[in-house]
Amino acid sequence: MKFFLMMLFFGMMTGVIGSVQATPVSAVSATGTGTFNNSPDMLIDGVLASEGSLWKAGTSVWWSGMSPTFTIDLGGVVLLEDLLVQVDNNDAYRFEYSENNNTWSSLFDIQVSDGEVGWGMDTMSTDSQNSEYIASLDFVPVDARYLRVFAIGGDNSYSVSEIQAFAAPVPEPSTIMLFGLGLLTLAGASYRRQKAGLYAE
Ligand SMILES: [Ca+2]
Ligand SMILES: [Ca+2]
Repeated sequence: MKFFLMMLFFGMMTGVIGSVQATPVSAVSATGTGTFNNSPDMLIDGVLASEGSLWKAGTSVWWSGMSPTFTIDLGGVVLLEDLLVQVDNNDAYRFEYSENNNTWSSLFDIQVSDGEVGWGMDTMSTDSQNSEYIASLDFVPVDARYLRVFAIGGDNSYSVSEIQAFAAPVPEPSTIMLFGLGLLTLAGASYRRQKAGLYAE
C-alpha cells in the first residue's frame, strides 16, 4: 500500500510538473552602451519584425562595430528556460546571463550560418516546441535576472529586434497547499483502510 501511494505521489508530481509551460517574463528595462540607432526598448517591446525584413528596421536596434552591449533586466531572478530572439541573419552574436549584473556567463552564441532566412531579420528560439527552434542554441535552465547581447562577428552591420525570456512558473502558494491537503487526505484514507484490515501490506 505504501508503494502504491508513492507511485501515486510521483505520478501526480510528474503530471503537475509536466503540464506546466514556461511562461513569458516581462522585462523591466533594456539599456545599451556604445553608439547605436533606436531605443533599446525595442528589444523588449514584444514586436517581432517579419522574417527577412530589412536589418535597419524601425523595430530593431542596429549599429556598426563591436562595442555596443545591450542589457535586459528581468526584474528578479527567474529560472530561465528559453529565449526567443530576432537578429540580423548574417552575423554572430553572444548571449550571456547574470544574477547580479556583475558576474556573467555565456548562454549561447548565434553563428553567422544560423537561421533559415536568406537575408534580413531572422527569428530564432531555444524552445524545441517552437517552429524557430535552433538546437545549437538550446541550454540547460539557469537562474538569471539579467541578459546581455553583443556582436562577435559578421559583416559589421548588426541588428537585434527582440529578446523574449521564458521562465519556469513559480507555483502559487494556494496550489501547493491544495496539493498538500490532497496528499494528506489520501494518506489518511489509506491509513483508515489499513486499520480496518481491508488491505494487507
Ligand atoms: Ca528563423
Ligand atoms: Ca549584418
